[in-house]
Amino acid sequence: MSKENVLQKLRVAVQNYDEDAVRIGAREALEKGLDPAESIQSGLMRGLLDVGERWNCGEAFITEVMLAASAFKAGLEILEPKVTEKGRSLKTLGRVVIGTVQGDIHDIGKSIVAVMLKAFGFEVQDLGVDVPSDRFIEVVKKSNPDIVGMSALLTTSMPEQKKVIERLGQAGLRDNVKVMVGGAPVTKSWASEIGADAYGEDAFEAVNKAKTLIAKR
Ligand code: B1M
Repeated sequence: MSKENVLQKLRVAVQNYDEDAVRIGAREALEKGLDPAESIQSGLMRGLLDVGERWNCGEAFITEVMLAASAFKAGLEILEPKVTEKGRSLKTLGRVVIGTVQGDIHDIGKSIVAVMLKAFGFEVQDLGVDVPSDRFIEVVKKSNPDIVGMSALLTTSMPEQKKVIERLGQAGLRDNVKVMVGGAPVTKSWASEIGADAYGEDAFEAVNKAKTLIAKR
C-alpha cells in the first residue's frame, strides 16, 4: 500500500468514526515508516476537518463531530509518542507553555500544535483546555518559559487571549515572555490588535513562528 493510500485510510477511518480502523491505520503508518507528524496532519486531521465541514453544512450532528474527535484521538495516542521521540533527539530550542483559553474546551488544534512543537525540538508544557488567565500567569511566574501559546476556537473565547496578555503586563511579566496566539477564528490582525508577538495559522506555521520568536530573544 502506498503512502498516499495509508494517509487516505486514516482520513476515511476518522470520517467513519471507526476507532479500530484508525488504530490499525496508525500502526500501519508507523510500520511502513511514514512520518508520524505527517500521518497526523495529512491523514487524521483531514478526516476530522471533513466531518467539521459536514457539520458546517448541517449534514452532521454534534455527536458525530464528537465521535470523529474520539477517533482522531485514538490515532493521536499511537502516533504522538513517535513524534515526541523524534523531538527528544533534537537539542531543545526553547520552552513553550500552551493551553486553550478559559471558556473553550476545543483541544485538538492546540494538541497538534503542542505535538509539532515537540517534534521540532521545543520543550512543551501543555496546560490543557479551559485554562483561566490566573493559571497562565502562575505558570509563567513559576516556569519562566520563552513562549506562551494560547489557542481559541470560539469567537466568544478570543477575548481571553487579550485578557492573558493584559494580565501579563499588570504582573510585570510581559517583557519576559513572547506570546503566540492561534485557533480557527484568530487572525493576524487580531493578534496584532491584542499585542501578541506572533500568530500561527496552522501547526507548521506555529513551529516556524516559535523558531523566529526564539531567534529574536
Ligand atoms: Co466546536 N465549534 N463547539 N466542537 N468545533 C467550532 C470551533 C465551530 C467553528 C463550528 C461551527 O459552528 N461551524 C463553532 C465556533 C463558532 C464560533 O465561535 N465562531 C463551534 C461551536 C459553536 C461549539 C460549541 C459552542 C457547540 C455547542 O455546544 N453548541 C461547543 C463549545 C464548547 C466550549 O468550548 N465551551 C463546541 C464543542 C465541540 C466538540 C466538543 C464537539 C468538538 C471538540 C472536541 C475536542 O476538541 N476534543 C468540536 C469540534 C471538533 C469543532 C470543529 C468541527 C473542529 C475543531 C477542530 O478540532 N479542528 C470546529 C469547526 C471548524 O473549525 N471547522 C468547531 C481541527 C483542528 C486541527 O483545527 O483547532 O483550527 P484548529 O487548529 C489548527 C489551527 O487553528 C492552528 O493549528 C491547528 C492545527 O493546524 N492553531 C494554532 C490552533 N491553535 C493554535 C495555537 C497557536 C498556533 C496555531 O499558537 C499558540
